[in-house]
Amino acid sequence: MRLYHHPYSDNSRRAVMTALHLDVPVEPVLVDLQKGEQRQSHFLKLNPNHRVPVLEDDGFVLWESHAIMQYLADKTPGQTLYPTEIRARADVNRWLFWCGEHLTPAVGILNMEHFIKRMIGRGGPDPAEVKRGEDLVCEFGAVLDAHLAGREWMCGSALTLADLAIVTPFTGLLAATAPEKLPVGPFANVQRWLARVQTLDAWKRTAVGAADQSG
Ligand SMILES: N[C@@H](CCC(=O)N[C@@H](CS)C(=O)NCC(=O)O)C(=O)O
Repeated sequence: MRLYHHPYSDNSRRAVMTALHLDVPVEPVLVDLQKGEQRQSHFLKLNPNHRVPVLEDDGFVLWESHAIMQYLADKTPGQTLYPTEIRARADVNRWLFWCGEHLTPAVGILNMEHFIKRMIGRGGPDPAEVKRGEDLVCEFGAVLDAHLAGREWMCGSALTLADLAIVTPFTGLLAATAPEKLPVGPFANVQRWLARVQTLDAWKRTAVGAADQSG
């Protein structure tokens, strides 16, 4: 299996973390987003949306990070990240959709303003956009915080795909600032959960510069 990714891509990171945690052997293939490789014809044939991650498994091509996570788990006998009991699985699915629909775009505004604009030469952060991003992250952070009260992991006492999905949008902010200064700083349950997820081997091994992601 090949996993097309970029080390700075949070969406890639959740797929890479899943493969590592499940110990699924994937060959990482670096797609150089800074050079625009995702818009070259060979990559567009894999994903016409010009985005990473993409998984290629013996001729089967799959894009969308959460779908890749589900596929990797489903291919792994005996795994516990993606429960098979119908309601437990629906709970995980709920948070994967919430992550893609609400949290990732909200944190994405801050990532764009604080990091990506500088990387692609589009100047400094726009204060109005930063405010919009912070307001949204606080709104969804409050949902996350209330949910995590009394829970060790997103879906109860066991780590699931939901945890691996939801932590990755925070990658850039966690690396750049002290946790208490994040827009979710006042949320104690989120802080506790973020600290727990960051102890995972798969998190550490996918930090920018760690060997596993060098592709
Ligand atoms: N919904 C997609 C989003 C993927 C995505 O936006 N990937 C970014 C990197 S984090 C990308 O490849 N951007 C390149 C581009 O837009 O050209 C997923 O979850 O896989």
